[in-house]
Amino acid sequence: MRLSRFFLPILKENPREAEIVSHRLMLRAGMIRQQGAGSFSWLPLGKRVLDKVCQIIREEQNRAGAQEILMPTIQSADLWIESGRYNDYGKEMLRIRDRQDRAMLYGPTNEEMVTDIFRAYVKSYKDLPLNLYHIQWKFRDEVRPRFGVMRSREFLMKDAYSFDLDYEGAKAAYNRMFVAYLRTFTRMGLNAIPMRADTGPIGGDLSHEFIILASTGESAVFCDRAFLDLPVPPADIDFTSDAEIGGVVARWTAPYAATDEMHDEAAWEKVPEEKRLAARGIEVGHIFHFGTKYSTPMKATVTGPDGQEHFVSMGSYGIGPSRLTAAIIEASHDENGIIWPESVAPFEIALVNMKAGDSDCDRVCEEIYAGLQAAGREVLYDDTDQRAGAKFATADLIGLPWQVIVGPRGVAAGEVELKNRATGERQTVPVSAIAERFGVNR
Ligand code: P5A
Repeated sequence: MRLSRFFLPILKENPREAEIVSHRLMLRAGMIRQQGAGSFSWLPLGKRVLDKVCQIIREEQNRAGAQEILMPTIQSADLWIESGRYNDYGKEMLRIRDRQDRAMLYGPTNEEMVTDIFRAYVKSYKDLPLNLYHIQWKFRDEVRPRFGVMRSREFLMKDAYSFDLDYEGAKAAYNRMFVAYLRTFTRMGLNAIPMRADTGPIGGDLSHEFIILASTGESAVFCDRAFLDLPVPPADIDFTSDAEIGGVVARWTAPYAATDEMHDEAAWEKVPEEKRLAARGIEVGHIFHFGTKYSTPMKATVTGPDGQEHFVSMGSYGIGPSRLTAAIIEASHDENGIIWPESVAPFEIALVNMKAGDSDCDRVCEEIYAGLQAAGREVLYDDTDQRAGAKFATADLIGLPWQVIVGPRGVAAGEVELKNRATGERQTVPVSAIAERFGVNR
């Protein structure tokens, strides 16, 4: 993509409304635009990151055996009256009436709707386990939307729902999602710590929040430093082995970790003092086991091996991709801007032409650009006529992992500069080294 054609509305000034660094950088880097209280448009740079975040989530959900569907955002109130949550949900739910004066709502979550899908088709335990997920916009009329997309009213959620015959099956399903979450966050360069958490309006008796440690986090958290060294399972872990998956969960739930609401002073005192980590954190995921809370009132049953009808045992599993995008920035930035982990970077390489219009610089840039494109690399080519200083500032602000800098002096010697955004390390290399480094076939 040529920067001269790319819609990247960079802000020079720090936006005054932004209280935390991720919000400030997302606005400054032209990733998002606020449209109203807690409501944001995703501009091209932001949308590219959001898509990459969703793709990693999707791959790990699929690997763990979940299947993707897509449910509507607008739901009928009837389902929620059936489950008993219509009144409980309170003012956070946006309630709407259609032209027939039917009560509708903009979904804050989808337990009811997915249970309705399940009960329409699944009748036998032989069709279990089943886990269906979607990635869809939600609306919650938060009392205090703030920090940009971190706590917005309209936000993207990956929500998965598992159905099993009994508690044992449901626990195994919970464990698979737990492990999928560890892998998902690690792939984004994040250390997410699972913590026992309150279940709130979703309900149930077992739940973990996945928390990224960050000073700007909204939750106070308490955990053992042992988490910082625990290994995350590899991609080839066997999701069909309940024992193997259960073993990982056992290791990841052994050290102490709890959010404020679940904090247990007595247990905390038992953690050796030098291992205690009291910090703030951002909740990027939350998983729940709630058994038959929805299947009982909504009559979602299957015939078991005993020939009897059983209410299915369920769980739900959420990740906020829009919040995650901000959380990644909270965890990875410096005074000059964002530092994207490669896995979610909007482009891999910034190709900076320091002197657009200079025929040698233009020629070398065009060659490198064409080669990298042909090799399938994602390149943002700064072909604009801005000053070199402004171009460097933009490249650092938008935080692509690599910068290839092409200037007249280097070009005369057949050389360009390669800069690593994360380490700041710069290397002067022959033009041909770029092709070798990024796997361009000549
Ligand atoms: C689990 C999936 C649920 O709603 N039902 C379906 C369950 N859980 S949750 O914890 O309430 O939300 C799941 C994740 O969504 C993100 N999230 C938000 N992101 C941005 N702005 C918000 N206002 C917001 N509220 C929730 C979080 O990542 C949360 O973990």
